[in-house]
Amino acid sequence: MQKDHIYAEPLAHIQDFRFDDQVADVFPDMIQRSVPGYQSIIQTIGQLAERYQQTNSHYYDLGCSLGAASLAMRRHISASGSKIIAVDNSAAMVQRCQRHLSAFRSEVPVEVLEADICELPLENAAMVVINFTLQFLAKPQRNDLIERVYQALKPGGLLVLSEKIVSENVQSNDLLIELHHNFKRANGYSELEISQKRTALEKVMQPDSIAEHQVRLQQAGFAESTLWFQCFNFCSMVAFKS
Ligand code: GEK
Repeated sequence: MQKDHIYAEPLAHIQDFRFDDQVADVFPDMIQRSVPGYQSIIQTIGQLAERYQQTNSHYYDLGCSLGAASLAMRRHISASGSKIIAVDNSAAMVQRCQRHLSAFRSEVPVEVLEADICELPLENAAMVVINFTLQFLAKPQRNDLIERVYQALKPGGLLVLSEKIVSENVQSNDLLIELHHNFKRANGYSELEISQKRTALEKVMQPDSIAEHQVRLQQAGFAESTLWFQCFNFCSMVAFKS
């Protein structure tokens, strides 16, 4: 695994964060050292796929990066007529994702698409995973995507939505950010790396609060949803289509 040193040296100009070749090359290291609970969330996505699989259905991984969630689902799906559709709009990610998935044999087909998830038609889904990707969409596009996910899910289907979150209370928000920065320090990131990455993400990633997610899910039609994981300012929710 290549180590992430992207923000280790002082940069004269910090560009907005992009999922380019440089990021894709170090992505497994970057996400594990930056997102608390990432590995547990991926493993749980596998378990959820096993529990919520249905015959002749699609399993979407929206904003798949290198396909970690697709791999986890693929390991646990046995229903006939299953197909995983992994989508990302970064060419660098899609190329590596395709290679990653082909390195393991499986009966379950996976289609890897380079596409914008805001424009991709969705249908016939037993499960949709949006693992730390909604936060990168413009706010109006978030509502539209969640509505289309609800429409695409079959009865009994499941949405898994993982996100970085903001807390509406200033004191709590500051504390969760500080704890997250401590997590990054403990994983070897320097003050400079933490602060330059924060600047790079400022405009491109604008997290919602848990309450905002809950309202959006409800408005889209999800009568029931629950938070199943939270560590500092990172969480994962599931929403059910009855
Ligand atoms: C994982 N889910 O390892 N359309 C398609 N892809 C997009 C779009 C869009 N409009 N916007 C952003 N992306 C993965 C981790 S990373 C999260 C997801 C992170 C893609 C983007 O190219 C990137 O690969 C991914 O969403 C977000 O479980 O890096 O914090």
